[in-house]
Amino acid sequence: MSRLVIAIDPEGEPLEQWAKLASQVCEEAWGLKVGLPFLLSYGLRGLGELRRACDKFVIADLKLADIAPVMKSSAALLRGYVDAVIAHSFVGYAGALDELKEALEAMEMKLILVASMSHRGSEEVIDPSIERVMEVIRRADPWGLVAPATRPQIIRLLRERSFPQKIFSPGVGAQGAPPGSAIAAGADYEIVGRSITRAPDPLAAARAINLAHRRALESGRGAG
Ligand code: NUP
Repeated sequence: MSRLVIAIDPEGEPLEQWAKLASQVCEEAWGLKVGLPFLLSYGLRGLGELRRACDKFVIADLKLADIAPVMKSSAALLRGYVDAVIAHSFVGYAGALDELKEALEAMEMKLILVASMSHRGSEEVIDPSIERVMEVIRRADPWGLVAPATRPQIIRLLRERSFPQKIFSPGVGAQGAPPGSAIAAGADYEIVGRSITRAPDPLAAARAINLAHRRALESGRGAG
């Protein structure tokens, strides 16, 4: 089973180019992830085209951080187009993630919460609050978590604290973490964008990352 989620982040290319790339790398991907660049460029039509090109698990990386009604209506617009939605944890449970979780369940979409982020600024506010972030995650009980490949100690912390969620780790490749390093730390999936999508041969790049994942799993991993 692949543990690779490919991040599709356009920078002005035509949709057809991404549909072609998605179909090229599809066999190597467990899932695809789209965010605001994709959704604002191509809208729901784009999501339909992407699925036609590669019918895998699709994550909408909206990083929702709002009051419940607004998060719910944002997610509802993606119903039938995506399988999971990413939201921030720091907005808290009451009046936010409590209702979002319930609404997503009713729409048969999964909730993924950000535990920590891959860029350095995550150490300014989110990481110093990680204990409280983890309390929110416990209450909200999402299906998945985002934790950074760039700081594998956060992935290990989540596993040490017995969070049972699927852990998705961005930060591999373009942001500096070696392929397989998050899997070795206990993540279930690595989210990889540019080092595949901007590679001269995206399929070969995706294959190399999956090989690194298999090696990380074979050589055993700390927690998880
Ligand atoms: O903390 C995060 N860091 C991050 O890069 C949370 C994310 N969701 N991402 C996303 O992962 C980011 O939006 C992008 O789509 C992908 C990483 O892309 P790349 O650095 O591999 O190109």
